[in-house]
Amino acid sequence: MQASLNTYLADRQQLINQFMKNYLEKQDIPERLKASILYSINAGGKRLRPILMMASCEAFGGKPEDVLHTAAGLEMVHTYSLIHDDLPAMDDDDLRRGLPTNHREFDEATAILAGDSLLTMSFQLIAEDEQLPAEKRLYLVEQLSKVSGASGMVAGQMLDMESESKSIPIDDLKRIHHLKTGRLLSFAILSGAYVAGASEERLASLEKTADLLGVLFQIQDDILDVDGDEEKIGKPVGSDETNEKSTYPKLLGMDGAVREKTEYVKEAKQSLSEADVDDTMLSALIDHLSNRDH
Ligand code: GRG
Repeated sequence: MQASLNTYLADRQQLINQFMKNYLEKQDIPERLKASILYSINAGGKRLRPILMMASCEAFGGKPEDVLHTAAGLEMVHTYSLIHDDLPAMDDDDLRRGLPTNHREFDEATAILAGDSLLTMSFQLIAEDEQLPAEKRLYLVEQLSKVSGASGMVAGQMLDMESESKSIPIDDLKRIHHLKTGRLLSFAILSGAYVAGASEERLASLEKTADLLGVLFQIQDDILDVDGDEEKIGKPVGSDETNEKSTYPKLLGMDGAVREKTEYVKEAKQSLSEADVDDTMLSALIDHLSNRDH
């Protein structure tokens, strides 16, 4: 399964990369802005969201090509969020994916505009998808706006900023992650199935899987952060005095966080099997996301 999963990931990555490259090449964008957009688009993202969307579309009887516009749109929203998250006014990071952040490589104003361009282009991409009837495009634009905007990812970012440097209850942490990370992942799975023509009943049963996926993705992110910190500073979990930010390992201990993740993986697969589709690849992707090493 690992070999076929790796082939699957590489094939789908190539498909989405080629599509975004062709699309961006055709746009009339000032040279420096285009370079800044391409810098972040080509910076080595894993394309997890587009791949999940394609796998979900395929599980419900569609083809990966059916969702390319929406998948590219979602990856662009994700890329914009990373560019803006790294800005001095937010996390003020110098590195992303092992490379200088966009504002470090270019400048702050260009990075803001690259993010703005990617966000707006995501809706343009879906609106232009001639494979889909107008009502489906409209629905997808509405859903992507909701999961990305002031009641979705942006809300999560705001609440996250407000919770900086303080310890918060686990339920508040879950809500922040659900908004900040979970809703885009959820959109990936649900929109793939929607484009493939899944019934409302099946979409409803898929919603639980989609929600759980966001949580387990975040738990793994927190676990990876601890491993990274330990490597960097050689200190065990909980001994980081400078960063009081709440994480799953800090709130539940490392063993507790791993136990919680394992439980969510089980539940996510269980609810996926209730959607009654060929879930082999989606199920393998759930394992892949929850065990990813970067
Ligand atoms: C600035 C509006 C605004 C929102 C930012 C998503 C987000 C909100 C910030 C990113 C900060 C972060 C590291 C969140 C943890 C989860 C996450 C989104 C990790 C990165 O996703 P991957 O692993 O990234 O899919 P790649 O690099 O593979 O694309």
